Amino acid sequence: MNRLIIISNRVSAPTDSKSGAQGGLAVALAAALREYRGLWFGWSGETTDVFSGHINFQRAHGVTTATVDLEEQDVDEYYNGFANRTLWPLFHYRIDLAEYARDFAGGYKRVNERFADTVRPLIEPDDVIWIQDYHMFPLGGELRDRGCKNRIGFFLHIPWPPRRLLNTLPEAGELVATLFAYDVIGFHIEEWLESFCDFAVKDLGAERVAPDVLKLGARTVRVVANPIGIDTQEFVAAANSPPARLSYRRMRDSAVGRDMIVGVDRLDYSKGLEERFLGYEQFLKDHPEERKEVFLLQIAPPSRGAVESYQKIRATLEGLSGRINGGYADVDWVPIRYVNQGYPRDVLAGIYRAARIGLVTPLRDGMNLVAKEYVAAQDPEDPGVLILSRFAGAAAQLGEGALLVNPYSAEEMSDAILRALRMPRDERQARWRRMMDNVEQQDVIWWRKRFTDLLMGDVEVSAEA
Ligand code: ADQ
Repeated sequence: MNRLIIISNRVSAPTDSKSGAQGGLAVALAAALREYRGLWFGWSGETTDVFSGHINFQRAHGVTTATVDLEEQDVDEYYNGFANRTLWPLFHYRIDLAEYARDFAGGYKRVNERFADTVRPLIEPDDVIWIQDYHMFPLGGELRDRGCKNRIGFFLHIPWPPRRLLNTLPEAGELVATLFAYDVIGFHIEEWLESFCDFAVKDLGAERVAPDVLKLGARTVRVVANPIGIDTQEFVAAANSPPARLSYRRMRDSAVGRDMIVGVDRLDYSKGLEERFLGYEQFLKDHPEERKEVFLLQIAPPSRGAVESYQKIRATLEGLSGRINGGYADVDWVPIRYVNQGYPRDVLAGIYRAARIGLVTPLRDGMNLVAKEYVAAQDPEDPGVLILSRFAGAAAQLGEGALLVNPYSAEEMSDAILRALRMPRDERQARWRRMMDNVEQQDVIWWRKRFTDLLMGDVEVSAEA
């Protein structure tokens, strides 16, 4: 069997996934690495005075990790800069927040070269390499420049923006051209894949030789829509575990008969938290009779605190939740419980299960695993209702069971909340079953196997330049 080398910006040494607080991506990749020998390479999250390329190897829970420290300037320009102040907002359609600076682009290129120099000696001829996400678009090309002939795949965890938006990035053409170094490029859904092809064909002059094959010069790349899932079996088990039952009871007790609406998101402007609070406020305004019957629990651990737009969203949400609570609260009821901390997955599973409504309303999201976790955690006999943004990748899979909303419309959100609260049990069950079938069938094991099968497959899709 070929060894698998996974490369991503951050490497989180696996923990016991049942109780750990790891994000969906970390859990998915650790699961992939347990199946194959190989290693997971990336940034340690630490800084050093002078970049040395020293690799720190560790082994935990069946996974070998190899990490390097970066210089402060690297972190500023590559991670906080190009990745999170340029690409993240741009790829989430927020060109109003995207910052275009040559320092950022230069730092991004430098760090990708550093990663390539460091990881290249670890790569053996039969290894298959799988690079993750927008921090590392050019890494495949850098490895090719260093003589790497291995099969290399790339998976994008965030949306791909329409070409007219992407063209606002000065380096767009160069960046997309480097992607032709890969053999396979994966996106969550067809919409992101089609936007990529549109740019490649119209702006770079690539040829679409088959629906899933693009050719640019001598390079041919295969594209695939491969929606990521969750570790469904483990999550269902976690939802039935003693800590989950305890957190379920704790939530039900503290709800004192009221219906709970839950939101769980990293504190990020793409998640539409501000719009969600406004939609909920609209509901309180539209339906005075429902006011004390519900409350919204929003869990939002801070992320990327070094980036100004993240500090701003935090301040905005604190102001907004304060204003809504100030306007509507009574001595025995607070409309929004807003908490900024992370919880272990089993505790989270119990919270999801206790919630009558899962409110998942990103303005734009590559997939959104919280939506799937909410579904997986429900009691099949008495499931809650998922209200889902039509702009989340997950809507392509869960759209038949969820109540889809436009997250920019407070009125639509208000209507959906009322409909969910009044939905009879048989309709809730039927909708939940449709979603759960998808969450069970297209889980994270299905996702990783489908991608690695394609990447390791015998079909030759790449011609060397
Ligand atoms: P994220 O933007 O981080 O991921 P998401 O897919 O929702 O978004 O995953 C978040 C994960 O973090 C979930 O597993 C969730 O349980 C966990 N989490 C969030 N808040 C938490 C809390 N308070 N305590 C504990 N855990 C918490 C990116 C893309 C997504 C894509 C994933 C995977 O932005 O669109 O779905 O990668 O590809």
